[in-house]
Amino acid sequence: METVITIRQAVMAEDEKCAFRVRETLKERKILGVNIIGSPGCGKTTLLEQTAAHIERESPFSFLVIEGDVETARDAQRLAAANVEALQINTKGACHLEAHVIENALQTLGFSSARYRRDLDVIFIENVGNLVCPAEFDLGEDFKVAVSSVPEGADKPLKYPMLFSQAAVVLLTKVDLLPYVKFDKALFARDVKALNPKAPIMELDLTSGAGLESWIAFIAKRLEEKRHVV
Ligand SMILES: Nc1nc2c(ncn2[C@@H]2O[C@H](COP(=O)(O)OP(=O)(O)O)[C@@H](O)[C@H]2O)c(=O)[nH]1
Ligand SMILES: [Mg+2]
Ligand SMILES: [Zn+2]
Repeated sequence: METVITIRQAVMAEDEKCAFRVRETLKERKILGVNIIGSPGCGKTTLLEQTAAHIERESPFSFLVIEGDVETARDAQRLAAANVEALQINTKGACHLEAHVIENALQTLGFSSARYRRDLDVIFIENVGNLVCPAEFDLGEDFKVAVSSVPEGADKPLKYPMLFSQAAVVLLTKVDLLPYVKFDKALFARDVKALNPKAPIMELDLTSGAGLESWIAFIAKRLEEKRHVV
C-alpha cells in the first residue's frame, strides 16, 4: 500500500511539472488555455463548432482545439468540417487528460519550438466526457469550464462539487429542452452559487446559438486580461 502511494505521489509530482511547463509556454505566447469539462453528450463539441461559426464574422479571437476522447477521431473530424484546427488525442481507456498529454500535444503542434511564430489566441481543450476526475488534474490551463446540460438534471453541481467549485464559468446547455424536461433552474443556480459564488452561469441553446455572445465575450475578456499581464 505504501509503495502504491509513493508511486502515485511521484507520478502526480511529475505531472505537476508538466502542467507548469504548459502554463509557461502558454504565458510566453500569450495564448489562453481553456479546459472544457462535462459529461459525454453535454454539448462540448457542439459548443466549439458553434463558437467557430459565431466568431467567423467579427473574429474576436482565433483558436484551435485539443480533443480528448477514449477512442475515435470523430470530434476532430467534426471540428475540421467546421474549419477548426483540431488535434485528436485518444486516451485508450483513460477517463481524463493529464498534463503530459497536453505537453506532447503542444510539441506536436510546434509550440515548443523557439522558431514558432503564429497568430493564435486560444487553445480549447475538450476533456474526456466525465464529471469526476478531469476536475482533479491541472493541465496547465488558465481556467476550467463546467458544461452541464438540461437533460442531465439540476442536481449535478452538488453531486460533482469539485468540478463546479473550480470552474471559472458554468455553461448550462440545451436550454431549448426546458419545456420538455423536468429541470429546476433555481435549484441549479442556487447550488452553483453555494459552491462557487463568482462563477457566472450562462444559458445556451446550441441548436440556435442563443446565448453564445456571453460565452464569446467571456473568452475575449479573459484573453485581453492575459495579454495585459506583464
Ligand atoms: N437540443 C439540443 N441539443 C444539443 C445542444 N447542444 C448539443 N446538442 C446535441 O447533443 C448531442 C451531443 O453533443 P456533443 O457536442 O457531441 O456533446 P459532447 O459529447 O459533450 O461533445 C448532439 O446530438 C448535439 O447535437 C443544445 O443546446 N440543444
Ligand atoms: Mg465531444
Ligand atoms: Zn479519470
